[in-house]
Amino acid sequence: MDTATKTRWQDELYDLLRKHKITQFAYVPDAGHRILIDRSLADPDAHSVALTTEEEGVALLAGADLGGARGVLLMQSSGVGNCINMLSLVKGGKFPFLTLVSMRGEFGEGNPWQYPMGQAVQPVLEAMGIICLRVERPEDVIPTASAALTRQGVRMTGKSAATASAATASAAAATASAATAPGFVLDRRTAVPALIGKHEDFLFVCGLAGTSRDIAALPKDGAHIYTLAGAMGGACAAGLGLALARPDKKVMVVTGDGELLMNLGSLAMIAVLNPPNLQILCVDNGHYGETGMQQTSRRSLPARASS
Ligand SMILES: Cc1ncc(C[n+]2csc(CCOP(=O)(O)OP(=O)(O)O)c2C)c(N)n1
Repeated sequence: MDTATKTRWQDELYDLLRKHKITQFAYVPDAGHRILIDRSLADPDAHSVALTTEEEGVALLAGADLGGARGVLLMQSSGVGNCINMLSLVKGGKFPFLTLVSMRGEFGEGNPWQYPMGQAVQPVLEAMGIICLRVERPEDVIPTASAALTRQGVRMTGKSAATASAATASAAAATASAATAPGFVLDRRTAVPALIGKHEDFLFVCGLAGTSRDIAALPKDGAHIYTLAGAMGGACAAGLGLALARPDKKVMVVTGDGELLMNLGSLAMIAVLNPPNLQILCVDNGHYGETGMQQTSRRSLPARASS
């Protein structure tokens, strides 16, 4: 393919994505996406989000959807492997999910390390419930992307994701009690509401396990709360997507130290974009409370709750 043809279809693709109201462009760079990335960086009406790992993009787009915005994840085929568990968020929360995957590890590939994941992309995505549309020729890019964008616009459920999640959180609150570490003095059920103040002032994204119960204990009506019931490590990125989608609202991520440590790179990503309406509260008990109070990797520090 000559350079002019390559440039033309990528520019057309960017224009198509914007026409379909895509405003969040999340990526770990790949040469195949260079033009889309550059266009998003130059676009004052789009958010160009440099991820530290592709799975953050899955969570980011879920957060964007919670705020009524649309996004796309741009990644190389190897990045699909980094997303597998996070795709349970798409399935569990019935979120729309659009990704453009530039393929390596296929016919003519010169780097043997690209083959295992390149060959696994489609079966892995399909196993996680994602429909794959392949494009082999430049002239097929726009019709195929149009088909994917049409499908992305179809909601899988009439029930709002936030409502469904609040129900999950309440169920968790009913079935589990907080674990406590030996010598641990801070009562998180008292401390978390005190730190948050008026919870109605925020849109919440909270992680799985203890924090879902902390937050479920706050309100009678949880429509302003989204709780991850899995997808460990996704809360910060989902909060970022929501904060970018809703600059008119204060967004708070409530996460455990175990959950936060799983994707510590999210903090770097958030620091770069630094949205003024996003806060992160880490309920740092120094342990994986949910799974039997094993110590987390920050165990040499004194136990505390921090924000
Ligand atoms: C990818 C993944 N690995 C492991 C688990 C098992 N798991 C569930 S909750 C949890 C601990 C969460 O710890 P933290 O975020 O600190 O919350 P706490 O339970 O202490 O409130 C773990 C390891 C999981 N759900 N997902």
